[in-house]
This record gives sequence, structure tokens and C-alpha cells, in this order.
Amino acid sequence: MLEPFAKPFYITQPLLPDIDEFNEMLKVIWASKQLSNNGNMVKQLERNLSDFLNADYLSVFSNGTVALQLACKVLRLSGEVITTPFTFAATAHSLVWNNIKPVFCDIEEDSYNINPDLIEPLITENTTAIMPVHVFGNPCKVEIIQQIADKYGLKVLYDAAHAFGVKVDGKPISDFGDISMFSFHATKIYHTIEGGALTFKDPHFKERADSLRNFGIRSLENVMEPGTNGKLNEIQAAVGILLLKQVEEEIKARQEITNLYRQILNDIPGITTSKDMDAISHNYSYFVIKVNKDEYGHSRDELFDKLMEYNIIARKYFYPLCSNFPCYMNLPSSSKLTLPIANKVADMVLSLPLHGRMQKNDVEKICAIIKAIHED
Ligand code: T4K
Repeated sequence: MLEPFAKPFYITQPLLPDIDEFNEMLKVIWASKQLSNNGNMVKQLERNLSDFLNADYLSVFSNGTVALQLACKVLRLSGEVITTPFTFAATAHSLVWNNIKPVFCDIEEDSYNINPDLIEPLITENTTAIMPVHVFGNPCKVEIIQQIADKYGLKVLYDAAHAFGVKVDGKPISDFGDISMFSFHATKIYHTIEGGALTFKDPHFKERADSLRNFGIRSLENVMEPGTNGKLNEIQAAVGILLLKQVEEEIKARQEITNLYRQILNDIPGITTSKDMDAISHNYSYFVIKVNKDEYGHSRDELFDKLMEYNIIARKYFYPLCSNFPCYMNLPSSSKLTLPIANKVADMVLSLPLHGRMQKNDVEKICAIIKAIHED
């Protein structure tokens, strides 16, 4: 038997800024005495991120979930919104927190994204938007989704939590839809410890989002609407400013690890790895395999448990499906009959450890263990 890892090998490890550079930033914040409420660090971060993502307008928030909730308000969504069940809980929850009913649409087997061919039959007179997710950073079929939205007068709000830095045909991913949300949680390829951003093409959307993240306050004596507290603070913004200088290197390192994983795992029966998509600049934010029990000899769940014995802490992103959560399972669109692909895929997927500090021999060892479990 191969030796387990001496310490838990987690799905990810956060990128960290150089501690000395961070200290210098802290000295600037200490001197300014401005710790929150749209200070200089937040303003600088918004400028740097707009440049990096090539976004017309951008606002940062305390986390991606609040950003999504506020994006629904900015777009004045109501009634029903068509989304995917194969995502993190925050996607559907952000709709329900706005009293909007999520309508789940099945997914494509290869990209894990919403299947645009299945959207139109779900549109009713109550539908106000489509909320697709670029799952694992794989871009959705953005052109087709926009055509459907235009035909029915719907908004498109992208949950781009995983898609930081992704490009489609050289265009930034935020070019598509009305608003895109990026998560800057510590587990993401780029982060501000906790945090998130919205990108907009319409300056009025940014103005409203900025007010909504600050209690709906427009000016000292003018509170326009019931906003919330969704502000990012200065210390986290400083982390974001520094990490932006490291993210391209991180993507490159992850690409190399991904290619090595693919090269070795593709020879193991019953393990399918993801492929790069045509004309897409990927960010390699997750490394996901599909496990076919009949060919591999063990189910995804068995592989997950066995990897644990070797101290490899994989993740079943995204199992269970949102449509199978007790809070959503009784929705008409949650039926397993209308979501066959999502239900099948959710039982097969496993995200393996991936981050830029992983060594070649870490990947080789994880793959050797997956092979040994198959041959056992
Ligand atoms: N939409 C989508 C599609 C999303 O995936 C997410 C978030 C959102 C919206 C909402 O965005 P945020 O509001 O979060 O900004 C994680 C994250 O908490 C969550 O941000 C993320 N998606 C989701 C996919 O994954 P967990 O419960 O799997 O994370 P956790 O704490 O178990 O971390 C995984 C591993 O990472 C740990 O085992 C160890 C390592 N780790 C984690 C943290 C936080 C570290 O080494 N250091 C750390 O500081 O949810």
C-alpha cells in the first residue's frame, strides 16, 4: 500500500501575499485611520480590478453571496428566475432572499453548465431573468443565452464566482450578460479572504449597487432604499491589491498541474478528466474528474472515502444538487425527471486538490493512489 500523506492534503490552499509587502500596506492603513466605508484601498482595488478584468464598471463587496443578492435588486428581478441546480447553495439562496422563485434547468454533461436548449420551455409570464453559472470557470454558451434573453426581454445575471480572469474568444467573461458576480473567497483562485465583485456595463447599475451595499445611503441625509451592509474593508482590499500581482502566475502553475493530472489519469479506466474548451482562456480554478463505477470498480463516494484514508481531502462539488436540498426539493422544477443529467453528474463528480504550490510529485502520488484503488 502507498503511504498516506503525512498531513491532510486539502482541495485548495489560499494564495497569500508577501508578508513584508502586506505589512507596508498595513502601515499605510494605520496612518490613514480609515478602516472601512469606501476608503482608499477599496477605491484602488476597484480601479485595479476593472483594469485587470477589462470591466466597464466594477464594485467590490464583503462576499460573493451579498453581491449576488444585491445584483438581483439592481436588476429589479422578481417572480421566477431560471438557473442551474448544479452549483453552490449561494446561487439559489440569493434568489430566494429576494423573494424570487428559482426555476431549475438541466445541465450539459461536459461543461456542467446550464443547457441553453432547455431554457425556453421553462419561461413563463413570471420569468424576469436567467441566472447561469460558469461552473468551475467553464464559460456558458453565452451567445445563445443572450439570444434567448433578448427574444423574451429577460435580464441575464451571471454567477461567475469561479470564472475570474476567464476569456471567451479573447473577450473578458464579464462582457456577457447584464451583470457578472465574482467570488473572492479564500478558496478561490483570486481572493480578498472574503469578498466579491459585480461588473456592470451601465454606470447607473454601479451607482445603485454602491448605495445598496451601504444601507441604501445616497448622501448624508438621503437614504433612498433598504440596502444592507455589503462593504469590503481596507485590510481585505489591501490583500486583494497585492494578490492581483500574483494571480497570473497562479493560473499558469495550475495549468501545469492540471495537464499533469490529465496526462496520468486519462490512462485509468472509468476516470474522465475535463478538457480545455475551444477559444477559451481557462483559469484552472478546479480540477474535476467523473468516476464511472462500472469501469473504475468503485463509486465516486467510495473513491472519496478511500482518498480520505490517504489524507487526501477531495470535495464532491456540487453534490447534493440545489434541487435536492430539503428547502427546494418540492419546487416543481426540482423533479429528478426533468433534471436527469444534473442528477447523474452530481453522483459522479469529484474535485481533486489543486493549487499553485502543489509539486509535481504531489500530483503523481495522488494519481498513483487513485490507480492503486482501481487495481485493488
Ligand atoms: N456562487 C458559486 C457558484 C460559488 O461557488 C460560491 C462560493 C458563491 C456563489 C458564493 O460566493 P461567496 O459568498 O463564498 O464569496 C467553499 C467556499 O466557502 C465558497 O466560497 C465556494 N463557493 C464553495 C464552492 O466552496 P466549502 O464549504 O467547500 O469550503 P471549506 O471551508 O470547506 O474549504 C475547502 C478547503 O479549503 C478546506 O478543507 C481547507 C482549504 N482552506 C479553506 C479556507 C477557507 C484553507 O486552506 N484555508 C482557508 O482559509 O465552501
